[in-house]
Amino acid sequence: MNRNREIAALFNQAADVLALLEENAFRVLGMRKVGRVLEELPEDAAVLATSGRLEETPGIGRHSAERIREYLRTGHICEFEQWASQIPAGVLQMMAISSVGVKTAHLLWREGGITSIEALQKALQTDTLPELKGLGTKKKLRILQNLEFMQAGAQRIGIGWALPLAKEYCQRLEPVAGVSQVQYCGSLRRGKETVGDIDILICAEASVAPAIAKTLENHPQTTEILAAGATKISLRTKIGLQLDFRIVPAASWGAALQYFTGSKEHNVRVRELAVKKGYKLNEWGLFQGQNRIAGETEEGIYDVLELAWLPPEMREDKGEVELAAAMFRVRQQRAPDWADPRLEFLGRNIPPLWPTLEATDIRGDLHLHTTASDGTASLEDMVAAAKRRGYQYIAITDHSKSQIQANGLKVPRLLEHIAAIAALAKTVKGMTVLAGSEVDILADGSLDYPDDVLEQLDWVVASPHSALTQEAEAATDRLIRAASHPLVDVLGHPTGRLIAGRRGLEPEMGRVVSAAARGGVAIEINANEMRLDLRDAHAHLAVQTGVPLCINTDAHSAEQMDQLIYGILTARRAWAQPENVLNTWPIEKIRQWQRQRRCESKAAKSV
Ligand code: DGT
Ligand code: CA
Ligand code: CA
Ligand code: ZN
Repeated sequence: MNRNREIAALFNQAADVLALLEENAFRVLGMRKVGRVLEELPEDAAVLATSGRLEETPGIGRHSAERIREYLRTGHICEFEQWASQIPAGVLQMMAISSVGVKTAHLLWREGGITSIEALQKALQTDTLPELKGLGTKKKLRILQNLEFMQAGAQRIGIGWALPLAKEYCQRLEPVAGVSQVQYCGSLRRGKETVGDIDILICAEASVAPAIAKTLENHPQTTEILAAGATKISLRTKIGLQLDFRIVPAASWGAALQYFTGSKEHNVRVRELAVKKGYKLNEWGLFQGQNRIAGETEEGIYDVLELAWLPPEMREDKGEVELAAAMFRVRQQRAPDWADPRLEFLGRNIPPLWPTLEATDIRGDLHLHTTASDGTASLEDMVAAAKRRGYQYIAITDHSKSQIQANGLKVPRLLEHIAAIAALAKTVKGMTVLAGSEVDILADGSLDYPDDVLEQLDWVVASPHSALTQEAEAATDRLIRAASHPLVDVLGHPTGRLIAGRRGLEPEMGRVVSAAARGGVAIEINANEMRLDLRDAHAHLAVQTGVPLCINTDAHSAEQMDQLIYGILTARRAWAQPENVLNTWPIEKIRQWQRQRRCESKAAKSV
């Protein structure tokens, strides 16, 4: 993992600081630009810095390159720290609250005398904040809600940070002599959207512990070793996250994997089953009396317990233990003797092996932006990047006209864009390029383009972007209306939530999913690490109801197409098999599915 994002965060913060100090707006913008360039940089900034190519990167000047080198060398940037020292630290922290931007923070600090999150919370709770222009009752309430929402999620970290970090540590450990296997477990292996800490298992004899400890201590992300024993090492990283490492012998590897992957709820059920069958199960193995009868592999343990192995993402005690038992019996060609309402949706289709959805099953990305709206890559570059990934089809879906701040396309510009996409599509071999749009679902559920315009698009993603604080009832009606529109193919990021940032819409998802089923519309799992919207539980509803999911990255740059994996993990948590995911289908099947809906609605209209 490179440190681009870490450095980008510094520049973004410096931009905030300058803005709070009422510095020249161009300077602030320049600073933000550097942050954005770093976030999207395909190469490691540290490598570019040492080879002197950093200043040649568009958007990064000589001065910024100098600062980046200073940071890589010393761990801080003097100039930035000097600026920041002019502002109380609490004022900068306040800006982490969604709906507190530079303007509000400045107002609270300079006019309201608020310099910490605690003071802000207290003033809001007791309604003792002085009257401030531009800070009405509604806004104040929203800040308080977002503050509390943020605090609730503060101890957990997003999977987009955790997964690359965990992989990095694993890669460092693999070459250590005496280490045969390394695997991250816990909530991360289960693909949860946020994790409390990272649990990593290392297969090695205890004698290797000192070498392992040394490797971990020397890792550039490690700031503090919290504990170092013969079988357990804990440390803290730069971003404050804790990592727990456990050293396990080969004979217990599978048992430890099973135990530390969890979830705790899943483990409790599995252990109960073991006891019922006369065994004892712990992190060292599955025992009959004193004899270890399984423990080297996870499969071996589940097998003795007459359970099929299931992907870690499903292990949440949501009915998967019953499913695993039924699958085991199917494999033995016995009748599954279960009667669990949570499995009814599977009907008689209990597979002997679970067909785990893989990233390679995805044939195309059906939600992509370009510079025509707020993307940073051109149409040509996005198409080329998708082609390089081996996709069989993609949809270009820039924003619609109401998204003014995102440079949404008014109708004439949309028509030009459609023509440009169609012209380019003709030149691309082996990949279908659909001319689509991400059309806003307005607050009342109507769409941002009229039907005669929508009809000209190959692909319509309809998403809410504004009015994301409306009441649940209104949100439900809004999404149902969009899902009932025959020209809508996919409901995009249906709630608009941002993980640990914005609650988004809170509709009655069961009713929205039913409407999508009736309307023959797919629902997106937006794979962006900040969104993961639909979330796991809601996506599970879609799977149960037979509504196709569509896993899209919503990429605004070629790089962001890499976020697909987070959507895959969320879909696995929702029990999605490949066939549940629309964009694993061949393009002909998707076209047929779309045609059927459009024709049916025309037929219904003409009656
Ligand atoms: P997190 O870290 O809060 O995101 O969630 P987890 O699931 O990673 O939980 P963590 O780190 O406390 O523990 C890792 C795994 O270890 C957990 O998924 C299951 C197992 N485990 C931990 N404590 C217990 C326990 O008391 N009983 C059982 N059966 N398993 C446990
Ligand atoms: Ca954990
Ligand atoms: Ca842990
Ligand atoms: Zn989008």
